[in-house]
Amino acid sequence: MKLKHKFPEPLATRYKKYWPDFLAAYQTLYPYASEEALVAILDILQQADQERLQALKDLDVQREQKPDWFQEPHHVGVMLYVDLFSGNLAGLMTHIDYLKELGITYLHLMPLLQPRLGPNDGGYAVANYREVNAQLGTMAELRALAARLHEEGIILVIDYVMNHTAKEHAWAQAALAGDKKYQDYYLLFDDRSLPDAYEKTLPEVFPDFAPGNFTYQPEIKKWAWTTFYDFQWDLNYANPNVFAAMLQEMLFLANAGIDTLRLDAVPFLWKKMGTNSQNQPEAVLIIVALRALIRMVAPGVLFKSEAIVAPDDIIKYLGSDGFEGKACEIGYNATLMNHLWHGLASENAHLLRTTLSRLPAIPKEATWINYIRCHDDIGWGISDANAEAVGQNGRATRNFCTDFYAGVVPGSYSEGYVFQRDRQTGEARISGTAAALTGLQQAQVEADPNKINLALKRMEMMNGIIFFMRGIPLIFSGDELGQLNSFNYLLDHEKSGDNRWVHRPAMNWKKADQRKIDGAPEQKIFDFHLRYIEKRRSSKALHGRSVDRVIMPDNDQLFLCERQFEGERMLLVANLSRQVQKTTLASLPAEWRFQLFHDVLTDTRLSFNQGALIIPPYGVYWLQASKSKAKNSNIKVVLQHDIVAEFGDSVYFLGSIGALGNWDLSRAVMATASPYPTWSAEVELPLGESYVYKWARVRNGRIVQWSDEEFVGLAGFVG
Ligand code: OTU
Repeated sequence: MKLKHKFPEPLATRYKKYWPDFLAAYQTLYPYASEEALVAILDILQQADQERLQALKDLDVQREQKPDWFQEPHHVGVMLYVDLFSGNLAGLMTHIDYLKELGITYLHLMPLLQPRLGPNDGGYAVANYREVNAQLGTMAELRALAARLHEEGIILVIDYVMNHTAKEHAWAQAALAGDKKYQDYYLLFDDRSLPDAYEKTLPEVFPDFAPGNFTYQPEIKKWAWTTFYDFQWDLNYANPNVFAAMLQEMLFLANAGIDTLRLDAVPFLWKKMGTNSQNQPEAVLIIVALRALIRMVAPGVLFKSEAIVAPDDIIKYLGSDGFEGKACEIGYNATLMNHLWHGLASENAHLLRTTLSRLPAIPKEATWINYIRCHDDIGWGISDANAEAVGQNGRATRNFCTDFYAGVVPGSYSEGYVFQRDRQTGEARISGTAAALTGLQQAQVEADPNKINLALKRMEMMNGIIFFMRGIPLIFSGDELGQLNSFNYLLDHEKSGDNRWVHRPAMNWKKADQRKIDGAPEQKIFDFHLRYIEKRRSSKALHGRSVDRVIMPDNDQLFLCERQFEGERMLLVANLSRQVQKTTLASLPAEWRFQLFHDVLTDTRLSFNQGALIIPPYGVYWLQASKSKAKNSNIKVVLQHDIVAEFGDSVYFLGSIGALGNWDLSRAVMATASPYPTWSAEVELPLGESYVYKWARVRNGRIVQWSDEEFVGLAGFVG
């Protein structure tokens, strides 16, 4: 088609660059689309370009010149509900300092566009894309917030609910009034024949509170396709008018200053008889077509895909099979998230690392959102094939996760809740805050300091992984303080049926103040977040375009990953178990077989002179080749064991390093029984030095008994 529009620069150049990508996708989706439809799209672009503020256009150009701008390692995100965090948008303005204190550069505000009245699925039932929910503020305030955040270098992200509108949206209302044009905006059926045929292969997303995928509309005697709640009507993207209309709403939000649109429920955009109507190739084409168009007017705006599906399907929305660089820039790394929880529950990293090592790499233009949990339930996206690859049954593994986090498995520390058990498969998902799922909730109720300590370590370890891995780490607001499950939602009849609200607590600003009290759990949790954020900022290897590889050590409890960018390398070592673990240096790739490392997180030199890496319970290192600048001082370590001895015996600790006598009894450390039978001794060791030792029971100067076990330690690290 010839360009009849006289576009100004830089729109004209971008048109040449991106229109072919758009056209190829669009014509596959809509082979019969008319020339007028294309002209109408050009008109939409032209108008949006005229309306775009100069300040946003300047930002576009800056970002175009630095295409990896959102992949720099300093980016860290938080997601929050405006009402729960600060009441409204005006309140949020007064809390930007808190976000800055934490180092946040990416702010995802949960749905805030005008929802339907009554239950609205946390705002995911939008009645008007051009108005802000009046309880939260106005569109003018949202624009002002965007401008302010730009000054602070914070990316503003909001949800773009593109699979469905609320039944109260003007389009749906027109459809209900009998307007044929708008009836075509949705998927409406005169009788049950087609719905029944589709249902044969459709799963249910919300089997408990919205069974089935269709809802009868008595006003028009039709069945509407409603994948989620019955008040959320799925849009009919097979209709090019829907594509054009949703393009306009998108551009409106881009022009309000939104930097990133979180595309909600993208897997569901295209329906096909005989399939589960998820992840159809056309769903990806819709994204590719919109991506090309938005880039012409607002190239600084990113797309973030919300596809919480099987690992191989997630990747499609980030650009694969020829669409590299042409789909979403950001996507939820649900695979890492849910496999990490499996790893924590089983205290075993085998499935996690096997699955991750089998995932195809995402294109260099894209990056992940790494998170340990979000506002939704945790679904066990563990494939049967990956489970089988580690000798496990898929369903049994997924059910184990549900049972563990629901607290049903004996010994579980978790206080989560079962969400939406599937009636056919019996499988279910889990709700709960990070603190509840890692055991802090239970430990605090029991006021058990050891359990509290373990729960904090679990949280620190989980975060140590997601802050390391390729992508933008995303904190669910409140988790940086260890907020617990909240049961307030049970008092609200619009929320009480949906237990995802248990993990969406209101921000507790009193609890936030505890972050300043030394030794308080809030302070410890906040502090490790700060440390991770600070260390990321100065770690070039953690740039989003790094080359990564999962490493397979000779120990299943450990998760190791190497990242490499422009000559800088870093190695993550995480122990998913509550026991000390070791792995031989010989089992690591040649680049990592040194004895001396520098741990970036503690800025300490670690010395693994025993030929094995030693990792304390739930420990995490971010290792580099040793640099001399690292601190090294001596540290006092108490060795302690319960040993039954006879009267007159003495006990010695003998070990591999000088301070432990180099296995020579005459230079070993003598222990005292205080009180018997607990024998202990304090030794001074170089911080970060690894050692192995045994105890020996000595009578008349002769060893009469050795400990069966050889104990390992790392001075200053074993907790
Ligand atoms: C999304 O989630 C939102 O994140 C939810 O909060 C909404 O309720 C829902 O859409 C409807 O708007 O199934 O259990 O693969 O996982 O779209 C949550 C995508 C969901 C789905 C996801 C959906």
